[in-house]
Amino acid sequence: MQRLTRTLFFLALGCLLCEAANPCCSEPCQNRGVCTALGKDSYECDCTRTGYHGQNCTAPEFLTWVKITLKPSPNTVHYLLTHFKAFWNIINNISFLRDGIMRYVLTSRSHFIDSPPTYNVDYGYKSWEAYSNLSYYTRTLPPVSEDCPTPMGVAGKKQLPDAKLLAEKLLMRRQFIPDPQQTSLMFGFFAQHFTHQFFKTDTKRGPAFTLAKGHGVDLNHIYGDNLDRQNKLRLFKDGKLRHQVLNGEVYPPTVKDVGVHMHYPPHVSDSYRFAVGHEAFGLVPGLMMYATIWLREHNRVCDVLKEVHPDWDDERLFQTTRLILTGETIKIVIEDYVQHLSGYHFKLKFDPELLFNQRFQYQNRISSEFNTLYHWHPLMPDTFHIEEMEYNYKQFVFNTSVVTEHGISSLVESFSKQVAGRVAGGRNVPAPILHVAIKSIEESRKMRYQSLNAYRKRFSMKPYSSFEDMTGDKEMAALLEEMYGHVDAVELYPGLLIEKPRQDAIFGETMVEMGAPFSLKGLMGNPICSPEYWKPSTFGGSVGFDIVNTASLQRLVCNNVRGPCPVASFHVTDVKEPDSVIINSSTSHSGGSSINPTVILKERTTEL
Ligand code: ACD
Repeated sequence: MQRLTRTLFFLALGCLLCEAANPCCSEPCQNRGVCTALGKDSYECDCTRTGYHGQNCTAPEFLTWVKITLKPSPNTVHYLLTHFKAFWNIINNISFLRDGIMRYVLTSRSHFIDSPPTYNVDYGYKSWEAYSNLSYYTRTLPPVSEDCPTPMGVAGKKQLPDAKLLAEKLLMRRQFIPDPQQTSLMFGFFAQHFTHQFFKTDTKRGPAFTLAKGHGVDLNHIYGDNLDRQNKLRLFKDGKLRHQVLNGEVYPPTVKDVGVHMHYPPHVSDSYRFAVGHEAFGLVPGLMMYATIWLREHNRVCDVLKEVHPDWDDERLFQTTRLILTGETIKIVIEDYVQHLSGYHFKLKFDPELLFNQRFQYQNRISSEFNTLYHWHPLMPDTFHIEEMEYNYKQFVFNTSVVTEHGISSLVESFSKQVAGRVAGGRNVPAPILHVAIKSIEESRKMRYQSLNAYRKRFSMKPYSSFEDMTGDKEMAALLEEMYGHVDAVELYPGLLIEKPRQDAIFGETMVEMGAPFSLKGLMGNPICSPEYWKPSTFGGSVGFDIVNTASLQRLVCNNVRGPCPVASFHVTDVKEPDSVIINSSTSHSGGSSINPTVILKERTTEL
């Protein structure tokens, strides 16, 4: 009823504000109905397969009514999943129940994503161009039409608040707010490293365009985003990547050695200009640390495969290893990374077979909105603690010497011990990187994003009814009101960062309810998860398939550092003295067979 009143209110407001406006500006079609304007004063809602009917797709069909009546709210589901640990421990050990719940998580989340994709910044209606042109990020909601009375359609003021002022008043950190989920910096850098393979904005063409044409987990950040770059990074022997050995350990080669372009400022000397798949990974040592780990992993897996397939040529070893690393990445992202973020006691599972009898498309297109929502800069601390040292931003940025001077083991250990910042709740973006948040707001405006509330409706959440409802904080609510005039005019990105966090959580409701569908669809839509690919032979047989199926962050690190293995974790814990175990005696820290193959690992036994 409340929703209907709101809709009618906005319809009326739309008519008042602009006699000759596009009638779709007021978003009259609900529940994912598609609005088509019929001249200036009429419109049609296409409610096909929405489960609703009526002029504005507001009348539920019987089955939809049953579903919405019985369905618990996202916050209730989240509460259930993050409490009652003993109950979830039982469920986690009953495989058909765990599988059933995981299948439901995957399908229910994926159904929010249009697949094949639909819109982009230039096409707010379906078109072959929008479908087929991979240079665009896709769009989950079409852009606000140019002829609408306000930037958000009909709600709010004619002018949006100054982006810089908005960021300074509501996004900029006053004092570091630690994440109550105790996310570690190891997580923060993983996020940055991993997502740069599919968020690769083509700055020459603008924020709506991407250079990452694979639109997903294709590991171009390890292998380069074109064949020329890939070839320069390859050793063309035993499938391996080029590398150098420093202090007895494997590191990426230098730009001078391999001749690939990297972004480094002039002051960085030749010997510290490491060359890896992504041209921007010299930016912070956390990125170069992960680039080094994955380079070592690639060469290690090549050794394993060669042992089983001594007859395979360089090409086959390279290609198969790349597929294995793709599988490892997805496994780690679901079972370590998303698991940590979720805070669930339910144990998430990477098992493509769960979807084999479901309606699911093995394809993905990265949404612009996904890119925007993933600007998790509040994760970054004020300073970076490595061993006994403390680096500020100026000392840390483009300082690749940190990687070789401390070594991978110490970096992993230090980053796993340092707590990251809370993302939601406002005022936690570090001042040195506030400009990134400002740019994100400006670019969202250029791309004519719809409001936070419009996205909440698109992802089946109730729109926020007031600024206080959104923020849970009177002072920030008052500031927002002054800037936007109406809660339905609050923009997506500032809204996500200012939104009230869930109890003891890193994010608010919208970040999770939007982020999870994009993520799970992108991960499981990967070709390696399809029935024809997901079998041992794709990965060089059972040895390769096992590497994928047993991958974890801890194992990845342990298999690729020399000497005692440090704790590698996405959350900071009071580290108990871990047990010493040998997890892999057949494979050494890669790149050179001269290194002692027996890797003694100190590891938390629960993760093995
Ligand atoms: C669920 C699982 C829990 C979801 C919890 C948080 C999700 C929030 C944001 C996105 C998180 C991670 C992104 C990870 C991977 C991106 C992969 C993209 C591949 C193209 O309840 O559903």
